[in-house]
Amino acid sequence: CERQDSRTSRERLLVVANRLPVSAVRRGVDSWHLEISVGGLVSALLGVKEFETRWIGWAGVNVPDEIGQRALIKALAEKRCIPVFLDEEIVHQYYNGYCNNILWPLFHYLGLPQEDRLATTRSFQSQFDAYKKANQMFAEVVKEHYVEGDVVWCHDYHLMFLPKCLKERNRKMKVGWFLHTPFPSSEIHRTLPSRSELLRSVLAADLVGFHTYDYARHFVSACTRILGLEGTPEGVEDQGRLTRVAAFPIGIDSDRFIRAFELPQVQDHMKELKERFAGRKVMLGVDRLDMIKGIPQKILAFEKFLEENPNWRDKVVLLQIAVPTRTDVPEYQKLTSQVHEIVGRINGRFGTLTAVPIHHLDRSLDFHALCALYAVTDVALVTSLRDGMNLVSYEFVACQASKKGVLILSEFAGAAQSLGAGAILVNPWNVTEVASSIGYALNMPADEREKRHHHNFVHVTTHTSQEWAATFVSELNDTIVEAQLRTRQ
Ligand code: ADQ
Repeated sequence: CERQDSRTSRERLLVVANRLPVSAVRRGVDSWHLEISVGGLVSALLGVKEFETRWIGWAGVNVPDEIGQRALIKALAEKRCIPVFLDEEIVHQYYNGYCNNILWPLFHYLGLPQEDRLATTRSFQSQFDAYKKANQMFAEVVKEHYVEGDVVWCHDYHLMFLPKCLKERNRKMKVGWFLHTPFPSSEIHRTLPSRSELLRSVLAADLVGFHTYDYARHFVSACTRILGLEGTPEGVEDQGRLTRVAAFPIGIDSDRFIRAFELPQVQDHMKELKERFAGRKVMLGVDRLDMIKGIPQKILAFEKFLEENPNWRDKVVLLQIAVPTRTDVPEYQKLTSQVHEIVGRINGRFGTLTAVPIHHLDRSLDFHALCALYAVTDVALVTSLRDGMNLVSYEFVACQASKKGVLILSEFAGAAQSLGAGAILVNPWNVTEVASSIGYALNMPADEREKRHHHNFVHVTTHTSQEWAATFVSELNDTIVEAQLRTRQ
């Protein structure tokens, strides 16, 4: 039982996120198989070793029976994970509905759903109610496992209502909240019908963090303009209580990627890839298949490049690895068909009997294959239309110690603020600009590539996920001490 754990010298950190870092697949009445999930948050937090970490979240599966629930709790405990059980209806309304249909597109500047206004307004309220209910369910599980002194770190747009729920249960709980997506301009946020309630709930946290200074500034403006509160250099003040707001740019566990090249599996993969694509430059895209990642725009830019540069047609290949997500959502199904259609058309247009210009894979790759792929790449294309940070760009840089390949990076990814000096920054909506950047990157002289790579490599290896988490937690502890001093004065 968690409560009887003897406290180690490491600080206990309860990481609360919508999804656990593993997905559970049922194998029998009381048997479960656990698989590690792909995603930015998981990649970042798996590298965090300084804390005695417990994860609290949904296991991605409906478990209506008690036997199944008990068996899953036991299986997950070995991975230091604690499940929150959500039924199908809640998942539909909270996760598919409010989180993925409303907050995700809105925070990425894609606006609120456009279908029948009345239907949207009606379902909006029931989805928001389910969102609040789900957040309460998370809060109950946190309360059950919380030990005094624990740091509770809530993650992402799924859990904006959680800080308030936690503080209502225990005012002394140390609560931090971090957003992995962009926080949009207050002009966008104010279109959200539940705009004030969500802001107030987040403000119940002691520390609120974002990837970039711009997102933090947008959040503070939303609080001042929508709630009429006072923004200060430290955060947002409401009746003498300060919620600290700051930027904490995430990183990766760069050592894990660098060390991977000592492994024979990675070397074998690299050898295979080099043989397979000998004589051609390799361009790479690795994304979750999501509208924010700008995959169709990227492929169209590559088409334009081939169109304008016939001499490159048999000398370059684009490998696009797109792991499907939210596969039950019609818009995502449409995106998959759209990408397949464009890839098919371009391969038909520029392919030969022996080679095609685009290899598109609809699946996830294991870590070793991914490292090898990053390492043999000459040019990586990250063309997100909006992206909180984008860890793929960091992972690519970490794996390029020998090749010193070029990163083409969207100016709308948070990573543009940290890797901008080494990357070629592009507007992903401007297909002509991206196409000419591809030409520039493929022809870049070695000394310029080296200089650009060095800049980014230093950043990626010094701004790691470990440092990110340690900074956030230490700032949270300091914030609480300062607040105690203020109330004593
Ligand atoms: P994501 O939108 O998931 O994360 P990203 O930061 O690029 O985006 O991270 C994706 C992770 O999944 C990377 O670690 C990558 O290696 C892995 N991945 C993607 N496709 C894969 C594939 N086909 N096979 C194997 N692995 C794959 C959210 C936000 C981001 C933010 C992160 C972290 O949307 O903006 O950077 O959280 O805060």
